[in-house]
Amino acid sequence: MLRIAIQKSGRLSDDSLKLIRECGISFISSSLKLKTESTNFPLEILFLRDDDIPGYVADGVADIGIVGQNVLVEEGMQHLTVEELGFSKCRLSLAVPKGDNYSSIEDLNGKNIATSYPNLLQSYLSERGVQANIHTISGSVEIAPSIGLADAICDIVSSGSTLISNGLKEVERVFKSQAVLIANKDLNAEKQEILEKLLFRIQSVQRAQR
Ligand code: PRT
Ligand code: ZN
Repeated sequence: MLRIAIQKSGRLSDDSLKLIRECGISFISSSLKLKTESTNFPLEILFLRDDDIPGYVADGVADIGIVGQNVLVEEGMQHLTVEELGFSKCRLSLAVPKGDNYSSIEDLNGKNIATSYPNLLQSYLSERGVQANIHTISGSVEIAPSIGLADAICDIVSSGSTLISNGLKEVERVFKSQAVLIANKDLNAEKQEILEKLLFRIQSVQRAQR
């Protein structure tokens, strides 16, 4: 039996469950249960917070998982990636108040930047020789400039409408993300074989959608 960790409820959940079902894997899910087993494939599904998925897979609590590259790379776990899944596409971007005169990344030298992705942001700034003060906050990042907490923010953007409604403009794209399948590095032969069967089905689903 292979154990997969997927997000319990959020932007990855529906497409993760849809992908498993499109692979012909049946299961009964209820919003109250944190664990379910497939009725026709040796797969057990765990429902977790997305932030916890890379750690659980690295530790072997789950064998495989589905998570956004933004979370995976922020946690330094990109080596676990086995397949890009093509959904939950988004980007991590820097944004400043729309009235600011922003001309280049150097304008951020010495500025306060609020983000939930300090590692991704730090490496982007360091590669460009920019020194800023990074303030790590766990949510509602977009309101930081308007309440005087920061000069700029670095957050996930997809349509861009959240930035606009908070009076911000996107000025730099820091990281491009999509959902990926990750796997523990030390799966036994039996689990490896189930993973290969699953990967084969995922790739067939993806080919059919192209
Ligand atoms: O509860 P849990 O910790 O599991 O979930 P979460 O709240 O941390 O994550 P969730 O469900 O919001 O997002 C899960 C993953 O979906 C992220 O890690 C990204 O990989 C991906 N994703 C795709 C997004 C978005 N699109 C997205 N738009 N994650 C967040 N957003 C947010 C963003 O933070 C911002 O507040 O949506 C807002 C911007 O959206 P637009 O369309 O207005 O630009
Ligand atoms: Zn999360």
